[in-house]
Amino acid sequence: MRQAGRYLPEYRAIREQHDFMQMCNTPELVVEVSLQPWRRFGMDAVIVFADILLIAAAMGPQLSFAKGHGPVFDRAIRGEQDVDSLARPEVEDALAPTLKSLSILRRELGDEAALLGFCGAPWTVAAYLVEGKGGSFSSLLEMKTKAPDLLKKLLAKITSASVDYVRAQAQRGVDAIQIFDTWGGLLTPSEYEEFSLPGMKSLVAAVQSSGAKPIVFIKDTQNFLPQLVQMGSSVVALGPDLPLAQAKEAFPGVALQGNLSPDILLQGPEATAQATQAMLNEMQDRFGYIVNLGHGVTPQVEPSAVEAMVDTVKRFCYPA
Ligand code: 1CP
Repeated sequence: MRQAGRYLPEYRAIREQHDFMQMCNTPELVVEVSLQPWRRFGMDAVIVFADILLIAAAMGPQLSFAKGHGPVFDRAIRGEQDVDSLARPEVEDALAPTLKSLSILRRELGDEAALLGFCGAPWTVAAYLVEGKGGSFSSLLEMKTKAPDLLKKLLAKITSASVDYVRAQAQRGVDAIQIFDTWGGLLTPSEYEEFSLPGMKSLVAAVQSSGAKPIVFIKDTQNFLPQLVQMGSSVVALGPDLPLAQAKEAFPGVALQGNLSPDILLQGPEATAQATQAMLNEMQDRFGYIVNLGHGVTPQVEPSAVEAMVDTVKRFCYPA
């Protein structure tokens, strides 16, 4: 949940010197930035620094991140020719810097911390490719209505590339791979079953058969409880919208992750420690629980709030 990122001065110092894509393509920088939050706060897990859109760039369109803006592609993928123009990438080549970074991180961390890989849900990756950038995703919704079969062809292409990618990540010894369907909430539950669920199921199966644990995430969790169950994942990451009591009932026999609202961190260390403690109290009887945020840390958050969250968890789980 943006463990690394712009809320950290040591990240900003490196980011000022380098373009985002250049950072993602340089293993020494990836390893350094991935380890920064772990060194400072001592979480139990490290997530590799990368982006869900690297796989889309590996399929052809050029990706850039202007400072202070989100991702932008040099072209949008909207017509049949656009979809046909996308390559099936050789992930070992196209994503070599991320994969190499995972190998280095695994070696450096040993058994001291879990290592997480990740990828985007095909639906969420398609959202950016069709729009050509972030934003309202109106072109994606238009394609869903006017050219559903073409959209499914695009989703299938992203799915095959992503399956290769998660398998390659698993080979580097990651413990778990989080699959982010940030924009699943643009769909109704029945549309979700038509457009996003097939890709999610393929990715969960690919991760499981490669020996890592999948963690599935839809930011708007509340509307998709049956769909999340159908994915068959060992872990479900919860968005901040779902009350934990409801989550415990909705997902029997599955490990849960989440779901503190990142907005609470903006209220400072004391409010964050209190809210974290309340979450721990609520979940202490649950077998299989990973404390986390429900969505990404925003750049305005003070590092002291993240520290308060981690320290509250450590005091609870590892009393002196
Ligand atoms: O300028 C900067 O320094 C860029 C900020 C940034 C960072 C730190 C971006 C641009 N991506 C990342 C890294 C990142 N992205 C990670 C690394 C691991 C971590 O530290 O957590 C991860 C897991 C992601 C995943 C990601 N990227 C998602 C899914 C998760 C989520 O937050 O919902 C999405 C939707 C993206 C796209 C993206 N990349 C960057 C931005 C600002 C965005 C969002 C754009 C938008 O709001 O539409």
